[in-house]
Amino acid sequence: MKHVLQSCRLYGIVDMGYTAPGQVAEKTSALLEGGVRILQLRAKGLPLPQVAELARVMQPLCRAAGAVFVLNDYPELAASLGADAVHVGQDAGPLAQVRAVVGPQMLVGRSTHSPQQALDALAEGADYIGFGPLFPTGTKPGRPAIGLQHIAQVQAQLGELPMFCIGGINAATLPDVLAAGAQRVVIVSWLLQQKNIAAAAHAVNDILAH
Ligand code: TZP
Repeated sequence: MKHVLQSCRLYGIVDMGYTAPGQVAEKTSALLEGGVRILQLRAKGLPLPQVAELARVMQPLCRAAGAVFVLNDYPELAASLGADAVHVGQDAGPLAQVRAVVGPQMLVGRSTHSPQQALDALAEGADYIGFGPLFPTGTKPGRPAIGLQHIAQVQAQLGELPMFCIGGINAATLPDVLAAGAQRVVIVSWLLQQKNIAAAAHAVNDILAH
């Protein structure tokens, strides 16, 4: 799935803060229809059996679309599901520990909140990073925004490593994010709250492609 990851510009997240359990299939399908080819299940605070159940809804839909299915947190569960990727935060410890659980094939992504953390993730062998939050966001309340000023420099230092900018990105902020040098973005709440998720994702993908 590394080649799919490399080609992705828009990363979607089915975040259970914005999605009822019964809507997971519908939101997943809409994002996939909109051209999202890397899609994460983020289910903070849900009991592990329920996370597994939701993953089993999303994973086959992603597979059928040729999209990368990412599980947020829970490397053991990601390994047992055979997820394409696991995404971990700064609190997950060294990436070598995560790799030891998920094996050499699974893609591993890391959240980073500063240029130094981004470089550390590269050195530790992450397959991609999230970089943000760029703006304050209700999806991660209380987390300070890091702004746009480091994007171009970090992107240059990372070379080919995919860097997905995240946090408060929507149709209004996207132009500034791109002007600051971003090539790839994660959009969570804005996409999930659209009436026509597929059309909105399509429109963002078009902007990112040009
Ligand atoms: N990590 C940094 S910001 C963020 C995460 C998971 C949430 C981004 O969500 P939104 O709704 O697109 O601002």
